[in-house]
Amino acid sequence: MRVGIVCYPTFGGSGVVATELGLELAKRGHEIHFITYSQPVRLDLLSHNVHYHEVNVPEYPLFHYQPYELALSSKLVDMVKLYKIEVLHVHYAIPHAYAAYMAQKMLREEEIYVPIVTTLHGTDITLVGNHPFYKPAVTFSINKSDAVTAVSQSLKEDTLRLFNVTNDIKVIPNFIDSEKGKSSFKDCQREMMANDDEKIITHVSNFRKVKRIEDVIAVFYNIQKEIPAKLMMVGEGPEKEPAELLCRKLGIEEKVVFFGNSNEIDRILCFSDLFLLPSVTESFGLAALEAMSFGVPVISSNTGGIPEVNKHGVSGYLSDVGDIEDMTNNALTILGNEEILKMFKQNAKKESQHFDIHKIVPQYETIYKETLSKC
Ligand code: GMT
Repeated sequence: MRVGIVCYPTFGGSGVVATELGLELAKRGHEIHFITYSQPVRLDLLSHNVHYHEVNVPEYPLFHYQPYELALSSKLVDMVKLYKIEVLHVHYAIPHAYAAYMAQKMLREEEIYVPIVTTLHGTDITLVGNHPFYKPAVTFSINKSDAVTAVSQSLKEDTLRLFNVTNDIKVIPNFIDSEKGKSSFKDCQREMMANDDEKIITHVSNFRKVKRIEDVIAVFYNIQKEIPAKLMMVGEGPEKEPAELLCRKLGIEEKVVFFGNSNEIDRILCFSDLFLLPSVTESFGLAALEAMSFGVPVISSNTGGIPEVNKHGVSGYLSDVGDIEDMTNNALTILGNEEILKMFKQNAKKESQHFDIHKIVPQYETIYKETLSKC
């Protein structure tokens, strides 16, 4: 099949999922066209059936806001015609599902029919899309998609609760390539980051309010009072600077490394002992799944789709949002005993295998075929 993928090309989870999906589909023989405003961060173009088409939005001083949806719709029309794209798969409803619908309408005028598959990722529903300014357009574009998927049962339920959705929503969870974890484990170079007696705790995110970065620091602060430990903070965002200041204020700056955005998350996870994800909400928590695939247990909040990924008492522990004391106690339970830590590491890896790329990607192929058969 020839599939057009629209996504945010940044370090966010939705862009990562869209990119990994496209690359796997290409491996399975499909022709993939990424259509977005810059090359997705995890995109490796050294493949004959992976293409990238940049959406350009010319700057014009008259416009206070440059019309990205318009540029995207036009680019979609051109690319569908030029490359005979059969299915458009848009990740993140805003504004991608809306732009794709407009492209579909324009193409219909020329008797070209291309179905739209919309994948909902989380903040497009729970935080941004639910805003009254966007809600009618988001509802409309969800209902007009030929197929809609959500990355967790929790996100599906949120969507049905918050929007007047008439379309069916199929849950297709996010996925990981379990093989990746295996090969990277061989050259961890843990000694570069910590002494043998120190435990390595990691957090990866886009450092937004929703991630509760101050809870990551607070839990780590409590842990390092009890056992030798280092904290790896990976990512960029508005909460990064306040977090650096907080570490200094608490006198733990020597024990905390801020990496910024990194393409070496695999290496960092490879030497990590514990992952912290205390978010207010998370439709899925891809970062936690990636950690688990490297055998890193997860201390997380019990919110959104996280319990579908992190199993309480098995791959880690879940606590109420903001319950620092419970998160600390759970972290110390895991880290304080080598046998227990080993067991949680094994369990985390095992649980992650439920989300193996080879089990999940065929579900998208089925959706594409179904929408095409209805054309
Ligand atoms: O919150 C983020 O990290 C970014 C956001 C995005 O759209 O990229 O992530 C959302 O989609 C991810 C991939 O499906 C999910 O794993 C994240 O849980 C979800 N974030 C939230 O729901 C807050």
